[in-house]
Formats: sequence, C-alpha cells, structure tokens
Amino acid sequence: FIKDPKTIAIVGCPFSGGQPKAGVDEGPIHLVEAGLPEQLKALGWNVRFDGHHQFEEINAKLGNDPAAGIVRDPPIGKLKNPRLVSEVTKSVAEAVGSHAKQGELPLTLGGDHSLAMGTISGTLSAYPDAGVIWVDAHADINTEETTDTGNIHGMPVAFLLGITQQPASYGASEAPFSWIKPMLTPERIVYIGLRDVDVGEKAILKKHGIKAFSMHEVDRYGIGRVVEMALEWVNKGYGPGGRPIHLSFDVDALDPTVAPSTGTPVRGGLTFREGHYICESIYETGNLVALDLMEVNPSLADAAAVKQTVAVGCSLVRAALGETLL
Ligand code: 5AB
Ligand code: MN
Ligand code: MN
Ligand code: MN
Repeated sequence: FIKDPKTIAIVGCPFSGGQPKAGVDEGPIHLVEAGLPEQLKALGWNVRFDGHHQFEEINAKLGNDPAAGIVRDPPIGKLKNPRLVSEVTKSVAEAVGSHAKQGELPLTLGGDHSLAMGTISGTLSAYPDAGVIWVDAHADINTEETTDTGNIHGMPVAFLLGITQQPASYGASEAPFSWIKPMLTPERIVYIGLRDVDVGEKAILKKHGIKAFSMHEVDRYGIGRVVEMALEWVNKGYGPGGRPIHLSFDVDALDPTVAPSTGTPVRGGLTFREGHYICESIYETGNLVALDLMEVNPSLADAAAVKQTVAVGCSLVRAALGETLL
C-alpha cells in the first residue's frame, strides 16, 4: 500500500484536551527530540516531518488563549472540551488522510488518545476497508451516556463506530464530532491488552460483538497466538492479502514498570517484548498503513522514568517499522 520511496510522515500532535492531566502534549516533542526521525531514517525510510501541529487557528476560532488560561469550551452534556477536541481531531483527520492518500505512512505522535478519532478517520478516508488493531489497557469506547469521567480520550472508538448518541442539546449542524463519518464497523477493530474496562464499556463490547484479547487471553494463549488470532479476526472474509491495518498503540498497554510516564497507568500490562512482538508482527504482514503512538506524558514520573518511557515509545515505533526483523 505504501508507495516508493517508502515515506513516513510524522504528524506530531502536542494535544491534551481529551483528558485533564497537563504534560501529555509534551509527548511528541520528547519523542522527536530523542531522535525518532533519525532512527527511522536509519531503518531506510524516507522521513517527512515539518514540525508539530500547533492547532493555533482552532484556539483562535474558539476564542481560547490557553497561555492566559482562557478556554471558552464549556462541557456539552458530560463531554469535556468538546469543541476543541472535535476541531483538533478534525484537522488531524485531514493531515493523516492527505499523507495516506499520497501513499505515505502517517505516524501520529500524541498527545492523548482522543486524537485517534482523527487518525483513524484519516486512514479510512484513504483506505475505506482498513482494519484497526487497538493496543491499550482501556477500551476507549465510552459513549456520552456511559462515561463517568467525561474525558473524551476514553471515547474515541464509540465516535468512530457511530454508536455514541449526540446529546439533545446539540444544534445538529454545528454539533461537535458531526464531521466524523462512522466508517469503521465493529468487526474491523480488535483490541489487545485490555485490563481496565468500565462496566458500560463491557456491555457495549458485548452488544456489538467486538473482539478483544484482554491480558487474560495474553496469559492464556501467549502473545504469539493472540496476535495471530487478532489478525485472523480483522481479515476474516477479506481477500487473500489481508486488509490495510491501522495500529493505534496506547503506551499504557505496557506494564507501568515498562512505561511509567502515562496518565492512566494500570498494573498487570504487556511486557517490553510482548509490546514489541505486536508491532513486529504487524510490520511483518506488510499491510501496516498508519501508526499511532499515544499517551506518553513526560511530566508524570521522575526524569529516569520519563527517559525510559520515551525510549520505549521510540523502540515500539521502530519495531512497527521494521527494526527487529532479520
Ligand atoms: B486512554 C476511563 N475508561 O473513560 C474513562 O488512556 C479511562 O486513552 C480512559 O486509554 C482511558 O475515563 C483513556 C476511566
Ligand atoms: Mn504533516
Ligand atoms: Mn487509550
Ligand atoms: Mn489507555
């Protein structure tokens, strides 16, 4: 799917509006400063990176001045920062979509996981048949009705599937998130690494028959068999070569001993090798068309832990882009 000369377009998204903790917006800056673009060049990729997206026009349009603490984006129903998250993810969808349509592989560096509404919408605009592998401790499939926190980084999958109800208070045309065309279908997403799923989310997963390999299945079958089953699931009934794959990797899928600097750590996660194995196996299919690395928050934990988390993040990306296979 990716055109020669094989090019990665880094989409740096210093954005934290989908959740309340400051610092996750510094994730992409740290990953780039750690040398990720050069590391990918060393793997033989052509790398395009024209600076981090600043979303300034969006704040201006909303009348926000984040530096001065002015944010005019009151909640809608339970959703926090709905207009900001909607506008930012819409612009990310355009950026990712245009890179993907040019045959480049967009690598989006977050930032919080609400960004995946943009990245996956962008991928689907170029590859309508794409499947999604979502690696996370969390299912991120809360709806406006089920969310306890109102944090939109816990809701992107619900918006992508079109299963979240627009609250009655929305005016239809200017409704946040009305730009998302729900092109993803429940049988084309599969989870790996889940271990902290809200009660309402469990009901949604069951209702829509969504496939999930939680840490329980990772323990039972081993990561090799889990990845094999996950790929079988998304490719079921599709042609021989398999679907284009979008990998959305939330760094909190890893155990907090491996990746401590993240906003919602949950113990009992993937080991360093299990995380890498997932990335390598998807690279090995030859079908990876887009990659997200999300939720690295360099302001949580001490300097050594931050350095470790950023290094692991770079290493996962390299594994997904061909480093470890011989
Ligand atoms: B993350 C929680 N389910 O909805 C919620 O880090 C956590 O992108 C969401 O996976 C975690 O707020 C979102 C409790
Ligand atoms: Mn770009
Ligand atoms: Mn997530
Ligand atoms: Mn998570």
